[in-house]
Amino acid sequence: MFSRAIVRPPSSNFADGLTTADLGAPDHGRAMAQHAAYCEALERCGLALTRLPADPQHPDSTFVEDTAILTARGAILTRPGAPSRAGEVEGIRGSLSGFYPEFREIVAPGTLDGGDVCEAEGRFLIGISGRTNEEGARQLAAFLGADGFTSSLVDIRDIDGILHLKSGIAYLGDGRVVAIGALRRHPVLRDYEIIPVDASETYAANCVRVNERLLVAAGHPRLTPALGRTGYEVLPLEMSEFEKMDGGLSCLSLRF
Ligand code: CIR
Repeated sequence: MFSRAIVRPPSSNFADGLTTADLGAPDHGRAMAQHAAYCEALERCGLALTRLPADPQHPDSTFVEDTAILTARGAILTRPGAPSRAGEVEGIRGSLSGFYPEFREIVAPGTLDGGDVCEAEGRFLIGISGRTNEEGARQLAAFLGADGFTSSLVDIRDIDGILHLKSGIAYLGDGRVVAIGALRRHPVLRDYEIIPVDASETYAANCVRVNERLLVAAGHPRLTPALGRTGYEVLPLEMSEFEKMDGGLSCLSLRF
């Protein structure tokens, strides 16, 4: 169960962030409205929110998930793979220090983005991507191992169209994983029940279980009913402006 989340709204220069999507520039007002609805959904799931101020020094800073790995046994600050995002970690350290007595940290030459880390009940799947390198993944695996968790690496560098591991999979609990076609037969997912994501709905693979609810990007008529069959209440959320910047639902919060 999660009880808290940290969020940060998109800054006025959000459109200056990194993106590979060819969907046009995001509209700041619409992004703010979508972010507000996202925060409301987290509160409906029972979470108490820490709302950080917008940070125009870092146009990608609304994607707070990439800056830290939070587990039941501690906090690990990341070292984001995109140089323009490196400064985001300091901004998160202060807000987490009220909740965690100490931090471990990914250090150079390791790089790691939180979007590459998928927790499945004590087992962590760590993506090796354009952002997370093998050294960063190894450092994280060592920290997690010291805390009694297991981890497995998943190389996604040859998979087109996903930025992070969690752009392509989501762990829903109860042994169920949502997965895109390129990942669903991966050996690390062998023991899970797979909920497949149609190629036309790849963006929706980044869904999030928060306590008794599932957040999913609105406008995905195949995946949404499949998620409903899990028995959890599904909350579809408009995400168009974040999709334009390669960001999904999970990236917009640090949940713990
Ligand atoms: C970036 O390219 O870093 C941002 N525009 C999007 C980050 C999305 N984060 C995530 O999936 N965890």
